[in-house]
Amino acid sequence: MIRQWQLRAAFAARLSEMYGREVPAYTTLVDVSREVNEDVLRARGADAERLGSIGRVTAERHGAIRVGTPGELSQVARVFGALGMRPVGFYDLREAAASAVPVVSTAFRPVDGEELARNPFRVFTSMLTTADPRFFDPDLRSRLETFLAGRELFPPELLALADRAEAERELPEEDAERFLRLAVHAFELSPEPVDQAWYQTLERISAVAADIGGVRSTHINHLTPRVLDIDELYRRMTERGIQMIDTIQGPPAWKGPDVLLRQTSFRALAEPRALRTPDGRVASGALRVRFGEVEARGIALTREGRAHYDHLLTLVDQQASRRPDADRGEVARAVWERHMPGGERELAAAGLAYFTYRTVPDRPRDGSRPSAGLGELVERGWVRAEPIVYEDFLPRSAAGIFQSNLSGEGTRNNDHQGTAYDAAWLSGAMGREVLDPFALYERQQNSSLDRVADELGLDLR
Ligand code: OOG
Ligand code: NI
Repeated sequence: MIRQWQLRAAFAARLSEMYGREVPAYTTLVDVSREVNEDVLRARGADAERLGSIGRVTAERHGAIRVGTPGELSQVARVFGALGMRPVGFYDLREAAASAVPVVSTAFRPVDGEELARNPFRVFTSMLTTADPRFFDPDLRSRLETFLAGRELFPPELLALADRAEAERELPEEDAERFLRLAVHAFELSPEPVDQAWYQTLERISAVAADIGGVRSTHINHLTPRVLDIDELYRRMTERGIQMIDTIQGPPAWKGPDVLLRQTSFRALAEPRALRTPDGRVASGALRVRFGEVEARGIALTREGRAHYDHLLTLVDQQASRRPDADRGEVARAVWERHMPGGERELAAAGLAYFTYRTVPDRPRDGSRPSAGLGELVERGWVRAEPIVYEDFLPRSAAGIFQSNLSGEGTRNNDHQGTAYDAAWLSGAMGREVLDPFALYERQQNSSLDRVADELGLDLR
């Protein structure tokens, strides 16, 4: 029998193999990431593994896919459900950037610690907001919805196998093989000619709308390895002549702990695609839709920590706009050094970040008794705090990643009210609850505190 986590690990590995064949620059990115990780491990030793074992980090990937309808989204949820991945977090990218992208998103990922340690594969999944009148007028909306209703992204056999894997949390070897083959195939780039006129109609609204609704299949849009030093990776990729976008998104490079998520990418490359022209011929053309991205992960922030992070973003925006010639990274670093606690202990003490707590089994006995304050327990060596890694995404970075890969500006008609979509709407559309990431981290922290309290006979919450 192949267990769920083995299916997930195998799926991630095969997807990576497929994507490397289709987008060779991705392979370079993976190679350079591996080199950087090995160097960091050599230089920093065990400290390099504080946010995940090197085994986990080396295998770690996130993918991104985009679908057109709530029905398609609920099918995606079944495929990822088979792999033990649940929808976590709601991201509204229509609002996240200046020239907005007509999608709302969630991320499918494993949720408990053991599963994450086995293989943390996650997929940022976006759905086109066809009902939002700021992007689609009634006529285009109805043509688009008709087009989407007529396509099939996932064959019934794949969905049936997925349901079985989800219910039984494993599959016999032969079925597992079939499932993996069909699942990987569903995310390959289709060779089917693209209807040029239809694609261009949607492109006028948004390149993302065209990428989703202009073709009859879906595809993995990027696959992202994790790296332990993203600044070094950025330098090495640039040295190799690969043109990266001009920033690293998220927190700045600074001397304090890594928090949340830093990401950068190389631009979408032109790939040959067959086009069906308005007179019915098939011509060879090229489309830019797939790109490469890399990320470094840090400590998960609490709600308060996240609010503080968002506040610092605003400060950085303000200061950078007042000093247009200054390097934004430098501005951000200065703001962080001034306003962000500079160590893990300070983050924990201020309640800004999540940790798991463990009693230290071999603490030398000195006749003292553990006291009830968590900070003091850590200070006096009774308890060790280990950071909880951030497993999710950042809406502004996500919008930046979308944006940096769009060719045109797109159009949005702000005379209309946007359609309301939220986590509850998305949950309803999929028939599965979109989980709150903060609640997941908090649960992990609290259960570790309960264990410590139990072991030391104290009341810690
Ligand atoms: C998703 C962009 C968001 C990330 O890492 O923030 C994303 C997309 O391009 O479909 O993947
Ligand atoms: Ni991404």
